[in-house]
Amino acid sequence: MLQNILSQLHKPDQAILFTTHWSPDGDAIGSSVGLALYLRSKGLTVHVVLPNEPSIALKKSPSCDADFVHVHESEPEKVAALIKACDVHCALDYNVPHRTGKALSPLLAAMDAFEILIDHHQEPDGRYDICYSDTGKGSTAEMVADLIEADGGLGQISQACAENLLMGLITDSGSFRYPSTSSHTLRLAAALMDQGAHPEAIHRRLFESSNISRLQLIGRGLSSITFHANQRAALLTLSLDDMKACGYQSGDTDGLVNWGLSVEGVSVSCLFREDSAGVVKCSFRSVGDINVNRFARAYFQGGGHANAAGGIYQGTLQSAMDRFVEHVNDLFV
Ligand SMILES: [Mn+2]
Repeated sequence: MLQNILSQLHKPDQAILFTTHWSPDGDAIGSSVGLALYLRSKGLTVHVVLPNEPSIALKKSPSCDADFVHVHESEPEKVAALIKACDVHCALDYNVPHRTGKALSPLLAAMDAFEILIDHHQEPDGRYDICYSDTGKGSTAEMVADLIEADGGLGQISQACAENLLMGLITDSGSFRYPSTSSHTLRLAAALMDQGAHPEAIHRRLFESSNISRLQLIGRGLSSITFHANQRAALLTLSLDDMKACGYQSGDTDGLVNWGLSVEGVSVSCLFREDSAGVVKCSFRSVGDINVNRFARAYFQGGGHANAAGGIYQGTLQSAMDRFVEHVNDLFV
C-alpha cells in the first residue's frame, strides 16, 4: 500500500493537490502541509487546499501561510484552476468528499484525477483509487510519517515538516493521552523531535494562546453544563447570543467539549453550538466502549470515530437539546 502510494506520487511532471476537511484542525493541517513540504523538498509540484480559514493559532504553524497553501473560501478562482490542472489528488484526514464543505466538495467530486485517500476515520468513501485508511491510527499525521519512513526515512525531513507532523500527532492524541496513542506513536514523536520539532513550542502555540473571546466562551459553555442518563452524559451548549456576546472567532471552542469528560462517572460529553440561525454544530466525545460515531450518524447527520465524532442539527438549539435528551440512553445499551 505505502509503496503503491509512493510510486504514484513520485511520477515526474505531474501536479499534485492535497485537500483536507472543513474547519481544518492540527491534524488536517499538520498531515497535509507536512507531506507537502516533504514532497516539495523532493522537487515535486504539490499544492494544499484548505476549505476555509484555520484558527489563528493554527495559522501560526510553520508554512501554513506558504505560497503553496490556499484557502478555497478566500481564493476560489485560484483553487478552481489548481483542481483543473491536478493529476493526482490526495484527500487527507477526511473520509468522504462532503467533509470539505458545501462549496469545495462538488468540485472535488467532479474532478478527473488519480485519487488517493490517506485517513483514519471510519467508513471511507469508495471513490478513491488507493484507499489508505487505518482507523487504528491516532492521526493522519502518523500515517504520513509512516509513509515518509517507507520512502527513505524521517531522518531526511526538515524542521518545518517535522513540526507539522508532530502537531498532528499531538492534536489528535490529546497530547498523547487518548487510547489510540501507541508505542509506535511515541517512537515517531521521538524521531520528529530528532528533526527539530519541539512539543513544548507546539503545545504553547495550540493550547496556550487564548484570546479573551475564547476564555469567555469556555466560561459560558462550562456554566451551561447539564447531566443526563444517570450522570453518565454531559451536555454543554452555546447559543448564537453567547457567540455574538463573546465575539466568537474560529477555533475559540476547540477542546471545550472535552471538559465534560473530566467529571467522575461521565463517559460521554457533547457540545451543541448554534452556528447560525437554525444550524447547530454538534461535537461528541466518549471514553471506553461508548460509540459516539454511531450516535452522531443516527441522530445528528454526522460521524467520525468511536470516541470522537461531529454532527449537525437543523433547528433551534432547544430542539437539538430535546433530541439529545430523547435518545441519550441509546449510548449506554
Ligand atoms: Mn485526524
